Amino acid sequence: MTNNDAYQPKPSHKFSFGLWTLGNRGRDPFGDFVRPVISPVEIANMLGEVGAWGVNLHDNDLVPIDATPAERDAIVREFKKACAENKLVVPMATVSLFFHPIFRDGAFTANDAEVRAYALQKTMRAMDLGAELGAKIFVLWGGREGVETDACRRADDAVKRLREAVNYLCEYNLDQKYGFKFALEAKPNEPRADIYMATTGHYLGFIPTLDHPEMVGVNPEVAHEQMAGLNFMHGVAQAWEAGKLFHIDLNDQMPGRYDQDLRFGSANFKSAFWLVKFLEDVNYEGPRHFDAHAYRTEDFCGVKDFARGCMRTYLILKEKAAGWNADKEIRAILQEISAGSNSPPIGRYSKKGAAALLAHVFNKDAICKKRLPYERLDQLTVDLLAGLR
Ligand code: GLT
Ligand code: MN
Ligand code: MN
Repeated sequence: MTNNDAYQPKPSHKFSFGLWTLGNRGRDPFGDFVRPVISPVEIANMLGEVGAWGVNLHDNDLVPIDATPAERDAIVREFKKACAENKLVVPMATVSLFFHPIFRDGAFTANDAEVRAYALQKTMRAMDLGAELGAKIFVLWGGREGVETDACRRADDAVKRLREAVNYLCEYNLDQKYGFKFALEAKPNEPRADIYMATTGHYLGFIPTLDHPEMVGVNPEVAHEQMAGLNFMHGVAQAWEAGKLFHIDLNDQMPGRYDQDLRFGSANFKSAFWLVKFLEDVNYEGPRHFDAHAYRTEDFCGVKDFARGCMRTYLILKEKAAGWNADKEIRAILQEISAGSNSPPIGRYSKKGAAALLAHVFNKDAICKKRLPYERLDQLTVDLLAGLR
């Protein structure tokens, strides 16, 4: 790949990776690490080399959980320098409320009030760290906010506890004048048997019940919605339409499996296409964050191949989306399927309009005869993705 490559990432593409993604060492429930530790500074250098724009982090991806304030400050200083040298921004920060055993029963929803208080304290400190690094988006992924048995608490109590915690954090955000937007990330299961906020849709229902709904949106992840058997792009579209698409986690996933976090576009190429087309069509201006990791078979070089691959696939699909929008035959079909309607005007409800609608006689036979050539339209899409158009 050369610098003139049409698929070379640029800062304007807003591609970002989490420290935990390139830093993933390939451990799984059945096998140990296969890759050595890559330090945050080395990851920043790697991201600079592959042409990413941003780097995201959990508090403990950068600062060990028991670091002293002096150690923390030294680590942060060194990392900031590495980011500056590699022209990387930190658009998003988050907090690990899942790794330490203290969160085995959840964090904000845990039955032990002391655990809930610790979770808040840890999150406020992670917000301090994120603000210091310049982040404006704060992701909350409640990986441990769930159950193996519903005997342990009432599920509506969990919702109430979660609401209290997010309300508290919004006030802290205001108090500190951090200007964060919170992006809530759903997942149906894993690591818990069932996680409370199972899908992006669940969160879209929860957000309007908060004290500061305008401060809170969602961070949908491809793999998480696909684990639930859902059409990811539909959830993203609903979040977008509600003004709540604050961040996005791009990766891939085979249906019905454990959380795979595969390279973007590597498993469901066509779904990835509809997603990129949607984001580009609506001019989504947020980060394109890849929350994925390299195959366990890869070494250090393979991690770079993985990172480059995520961005390259996005840019290929972006180009395909532009091609789809410009394709004459596709455009003609799109026109055909929405044209020629004899519908009475609807608009907003009025007594007069409703009376006219009630009096209207519909020619159902004529309506049913109208062609809907979606077979052809879909095949044109396949041809285009296969490089035949
Ligand atoms: C973890 C999880 C991701 C979340 C990250 C943010 S951490 O890797 O699998 O989906 O986005 O907490
Ligand atoms: Mn994620
Ligand atoms: Mn995931």
